[in-house]
Amino acid sequence: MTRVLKIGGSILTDKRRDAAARPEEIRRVAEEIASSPEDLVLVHGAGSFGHIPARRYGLPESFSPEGLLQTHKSVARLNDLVVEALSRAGASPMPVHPLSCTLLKDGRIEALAVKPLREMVRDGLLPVLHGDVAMDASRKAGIVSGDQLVPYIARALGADVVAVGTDVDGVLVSGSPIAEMTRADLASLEGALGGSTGVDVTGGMKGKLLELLDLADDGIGSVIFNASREGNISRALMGEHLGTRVRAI
Ligand code: IP8
Repeated sequence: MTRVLKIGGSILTDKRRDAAARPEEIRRVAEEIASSPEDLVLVHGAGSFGHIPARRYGLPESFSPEGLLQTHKSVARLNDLVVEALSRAGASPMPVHPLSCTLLKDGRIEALAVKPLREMVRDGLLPVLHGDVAMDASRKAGIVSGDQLVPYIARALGADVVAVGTDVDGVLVSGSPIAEMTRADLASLEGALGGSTGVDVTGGMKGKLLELLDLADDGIGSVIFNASREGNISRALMGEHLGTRVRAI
């Protein structure tokens, strides 16, 4: 059994302020994950460590070595905080930086080295990836969102559990989470889907949903749940259907 969990950057950071970590939340998230760390790949969002520098340097539209380096260094710092917290909580995390193992084409993942991830999981380690900058074969460099990493890795590893933790209770329609979502619901809900709090250069809730609907089309369902509510991460890791379940038609 393989599980892929994403924790949104809005949980781990204050997305309105540059490089503003939320240490208490990082510790809580790490402890929940460390209670069930086996057969798991963790992906976390970049939060204000990524979206604010990316916007400052005009990524992904304008390429600059400095913009790329500073944005990567910033998201790697958040990754370091998450990895540290997981170690302290008793898990065996391994940082995996997408910049070093991913190639994009037109902004989409063209290749990602999944074999090391598989090997890590097999050996009892917990790979920890994150939203990052990455080289793009068609336009120098781009941004790889955690929301794109999750389905790619889930497909490659044939994940049984895919859970995407955000700071809301799921896909909200008129303020309330809907229990299930399929591609057929997309058109009617389009106008109602919210963006993201703070600065977000990778698409908010709609971007997430489109990725997960594609994944569902390939036979892998997922849940979008509220990871800021204590206990929800542990429940999602056990495969519970919290929040909104994204499934095939
Ligand atoms: O927060 C975005 O990753 P996300 C990565 O997972 C950057 O969408 C560098 C903004």
